[in-house]
Amino acid sequence: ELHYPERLNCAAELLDHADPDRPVFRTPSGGLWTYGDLRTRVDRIAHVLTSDLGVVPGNRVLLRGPTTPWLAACWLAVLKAGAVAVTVLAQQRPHELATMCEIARVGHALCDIRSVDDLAKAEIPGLRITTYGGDAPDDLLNRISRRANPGTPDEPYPAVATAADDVALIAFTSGTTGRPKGCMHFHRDVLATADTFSKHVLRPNADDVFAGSPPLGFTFGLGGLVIFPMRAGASALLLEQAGPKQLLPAIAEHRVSVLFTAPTAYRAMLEELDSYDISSLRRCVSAGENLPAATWQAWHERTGLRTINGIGATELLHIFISAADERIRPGTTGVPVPGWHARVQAENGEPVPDGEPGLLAVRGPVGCRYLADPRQSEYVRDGWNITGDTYVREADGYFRYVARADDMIISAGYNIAGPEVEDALLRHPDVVETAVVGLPDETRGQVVVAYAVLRAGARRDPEALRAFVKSELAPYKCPREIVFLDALPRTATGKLQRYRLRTGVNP
Ligand code: 3SK
Repeated sequence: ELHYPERLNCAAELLDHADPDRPVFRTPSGGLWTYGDLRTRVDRIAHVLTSDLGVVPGNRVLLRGPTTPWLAACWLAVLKAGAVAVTVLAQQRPHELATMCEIARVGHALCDIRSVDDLAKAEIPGLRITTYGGDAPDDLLNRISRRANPGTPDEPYPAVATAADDVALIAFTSGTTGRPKGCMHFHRDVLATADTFSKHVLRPNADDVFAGSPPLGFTFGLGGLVIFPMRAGASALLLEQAGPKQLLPAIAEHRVSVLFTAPTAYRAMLEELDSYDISSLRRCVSAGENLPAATWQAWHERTGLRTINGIGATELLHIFISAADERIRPGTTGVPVPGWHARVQAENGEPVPDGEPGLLAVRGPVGCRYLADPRQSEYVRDGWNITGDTYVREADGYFRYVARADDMIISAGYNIAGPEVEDALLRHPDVVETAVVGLPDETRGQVVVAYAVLRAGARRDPEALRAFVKSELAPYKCPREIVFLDALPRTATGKLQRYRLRTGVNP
């Protein structure tokens, strides 16, 4: 059980316990912020927010920009001032931003100057936008400079004494389709993610250097690049461009030891591994999507590292099922993280026996709280959070991913899990990425169709790939058709958009 004091400001907690001279944020160009630098800058931003911009506790402040130390500092300042950070992605377009601002009743925005155009275009009524990194007189950094009194020390900003269950952040999830849902999380929830998954599975130390691809607007990145390193007094390398091509040189140059990224990036990095020294890595975390056993094995063979697989959700802030070190079992997600409980149940809520597929249900220190959205009662049933994934619980308590609940393929009476067929295709040396879906068929109900991205220069030979799958799986699971694409359709957070493949919308 986790216990936090009744009055808790998670930003102050994260900022205050490390030695001010220790590094907290690094940038690829050699920039270095210490905990002391960060504290000073957070306090300056908090003063501007409250004294110049009139932000008061409870106000919702939108944060938007590439992954930089300034974005992290703005997030901490908003929370330290008792306001609520509304995190969005730099890729989101005007109409999406307008919807999110309307749902979250956002009144202020702190926006990197490079990401401001789409926010301005959204013409959100009543929204006051303050940029950072620009040269206008009312830019945040200019406002900070004007407040400074040369020769006089900065005035510290006393953290607002928020309650542990005051809302600290609103993170949006659109799933892979549909109107976005705002998920509210408390100050205690922020610390609980670090005190469960990070503390028990990652077990970081103050010398660790974290890095990864998920942006700070996605709670996967917020945890992995800000909350977890800071809770451990460690540092993070913040990368604005964090595709597989940037990750490898960054790991080598900055001696990254803890890596957060998605299965596709692990596969893509395998292609270029030989050119880089990544011996500094000691923990690799994969989440955002299921990690196929073939990808786990390939990464392990080449690096000797046992990737930590995990399932998380914006609704639950971060990872709740995973496993560490020798407990990792490739092809499974793992066991409930200490502090969390999980089970597999039927639609009607009855538990399903071990070994049989059903809906994953979890509960723990963080719960789903949609902001004014009737879908709350679909997600939370009888106190359990229903994540929308189909899972099997094995007899010894390990949880194995089957598919997203709405992604099961039913063909001629057979239940086929797309990810199992994907895993088989990924064992073929030419396949880099794949997605398997069911398409409507008059006689069989659905037929299995695979979309595949091949290694550069590989021959597009669907029959050879079909024969390969038949040698790996029961023939009824073999795709009827294999379609070759240059890339798979994905959301801004990198999740596969299977519905676009199923409906043929820009596949
Ligand atoms: O949505 C996810 O897949 C996820 C994974 C890990 C941590 C957090 C999130 C939201």
